[in-house]
Amino acid sequence: MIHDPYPIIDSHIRFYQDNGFIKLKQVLDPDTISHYGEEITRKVRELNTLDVPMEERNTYQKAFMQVTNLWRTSDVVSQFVHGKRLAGIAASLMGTESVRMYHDQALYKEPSGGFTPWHADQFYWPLASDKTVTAWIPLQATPLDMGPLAFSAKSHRFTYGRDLPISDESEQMIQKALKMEGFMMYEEPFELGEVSFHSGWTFHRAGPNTTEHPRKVMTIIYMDGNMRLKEPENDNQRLDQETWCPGARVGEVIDTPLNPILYP
Ligand SMILES: O=C(O)CCC(=O)C(=O)O
Repeated sequence: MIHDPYPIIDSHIRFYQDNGFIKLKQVLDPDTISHYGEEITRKVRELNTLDVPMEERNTYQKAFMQVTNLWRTSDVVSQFVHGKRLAGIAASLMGTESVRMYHDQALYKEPSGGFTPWHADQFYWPLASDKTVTAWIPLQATPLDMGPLAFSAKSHRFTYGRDLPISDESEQMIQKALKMEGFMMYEEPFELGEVSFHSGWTFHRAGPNTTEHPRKVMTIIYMDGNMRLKEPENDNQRLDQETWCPGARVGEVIDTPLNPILYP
């Protein structure tokens, strides 16, 4: 199923382009989630380096355990991120002929894990256009008390706060600005098999996990197959360039072994 086309229709594309995100149901079936989810969780346990007790962590550390580019460490995860179903959805939503890997990351919000502050991802990325989309793939049904991803609809065109890294400051300042401007917040549970897609400049956050179970999530960050590297504008972008596309050159298409074409 990871390669079967998903029935994307025009209204999905319009919704995504108007709102900067979309949630789609029945993208993955329970067997597929359980098969790949088991391996993703095994790799998260093996590779996680965050072992500070919850009460001593800062806001970012409380939000989730973060393990990146799992596809480079596991053939099974590599198979998953090379799936054409999710990558095909990404291409349709962005309106690009092809999509490449930017990177993947598992984001596990532990029981009693804190909220994820408001932010926009593209602040971190040295990418020349906004043709980027993150597939946020929960590995279980995710009710409101587990911290499902929430979006500020239409905020991908709002430029205030784009320069704020994930922090207590971004939570407060972006929250206030979005409220003042009248943006609608969309926060709903995820059914098993439901996946969201959000654009690089869409503001998003997640509530805390107050359940006794970890909120297990895999993400795949896709970019236009013709994405070019831009001159990094901050230290985060310089670090991202070295980490996610080493060897790519400013002004050129990002075509390194870490950034394979995933679709078509
Ligand atoms: O999973 C979370 O809590 C945050 C996810 C996120 O910010 C992202 O995938 O861009």
